[in-house]
Amino acid sequence: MAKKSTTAKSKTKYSKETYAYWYESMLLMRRFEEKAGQLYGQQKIRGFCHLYIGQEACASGAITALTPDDKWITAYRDHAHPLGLGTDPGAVMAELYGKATGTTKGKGGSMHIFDKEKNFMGGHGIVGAQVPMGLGIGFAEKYQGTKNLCICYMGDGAVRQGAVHEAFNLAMLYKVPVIFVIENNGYAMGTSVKRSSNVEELYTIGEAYDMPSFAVDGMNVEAVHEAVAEAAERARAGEGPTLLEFRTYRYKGHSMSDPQKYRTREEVEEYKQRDPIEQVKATILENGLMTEEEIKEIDKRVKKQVEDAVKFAEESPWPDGQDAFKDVYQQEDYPFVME
Ligand SMILES: Cc1ncc(C[n+]2csc(CCOP(=O)(O)OP(=O)(O)O)c2C)c(N)n1
Ligand SMILES: [Mg+2]
Repeated sequence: MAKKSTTAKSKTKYSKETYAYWYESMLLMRRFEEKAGQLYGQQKIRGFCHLYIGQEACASGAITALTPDDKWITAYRDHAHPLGLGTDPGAVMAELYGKATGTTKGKGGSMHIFDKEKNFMGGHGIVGAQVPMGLGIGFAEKYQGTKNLCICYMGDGAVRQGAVHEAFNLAMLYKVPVIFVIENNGYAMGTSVKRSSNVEELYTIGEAYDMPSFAVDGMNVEAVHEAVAEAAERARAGEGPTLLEFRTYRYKGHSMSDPQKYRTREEVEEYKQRDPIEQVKATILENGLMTEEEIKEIDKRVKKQVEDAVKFAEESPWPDGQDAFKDVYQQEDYPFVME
């Protein structure tokens, strides 16, 4: 069933609008997180903060391949997906600050961004926990007879969790419309893929469940789009899940407190040579889809969006202490909530 890999065949296969979206959305993710990293250093943002820098194509390429009714779920490296889906960057930044105007009213922070309107189901801190949930979301779509699907992201470390395998098995057995994505960035915290298992070709794990499984160049947004579009077709045709291993890389440490002793500078530089944003920019310019001026306009617009997001977060109020007890239980009068 499984093929070795998929790559984009033609660089001008997609419309100017698609390339423009890819460039602008990935640039927003990048600039937003560069700023978040600085703000973390200034202690404006506290707690955990995991940056997605380098992995942007994995989110952006999938967004263009799906519809606004499809559902999204991921782990704690979760700022980029909602930004790409159109969540207000101000609300994401305010969440990082812990402010009341944040996407989760300041209660979730960096690892727990949610946006129901954009069908972004979080933001989950327990490694692998989002995978059975993603299966459940996909199952609900099937049960309700929609043509929607759920795309469920996990890291290379998460695939070693037992619940992930239970989810793969059930998804295939019930032909659930779900796209499982392993974002293989080479490391789970400081542990490399090769130090955690004999199975380094992670997409092959799906073969044990007879699931169509593919390795994809996760630094290339066109390849990501193409692989997700194919998987979506299968899901909507009632054929069930697909496992995609996006081979990608994070330029920054695991979180903000990572001395990165487990890898070399050269390795990081090697991946930067294949930067997803630079690749799209080169395609746009080489094929005359946009001028340098138009690119600069986008750069300016993104810069302003990030500045506005920070201003919004700075000026937003802190949550009220009493709000800690709200939105905890679905049942308003749950009897064990202390006031
Ligand atoms: C069940 C569980 N075990 C351990 C941790 C601690 N932990 C947080 S992130 C992480 C590494 C996960 O790596 P990976 O799945 O590759 O995702 P990446 O950070 O590379 O995106 C670990 C072990 C956790 N959050 N949850
Ligand atoms: Mg990883």
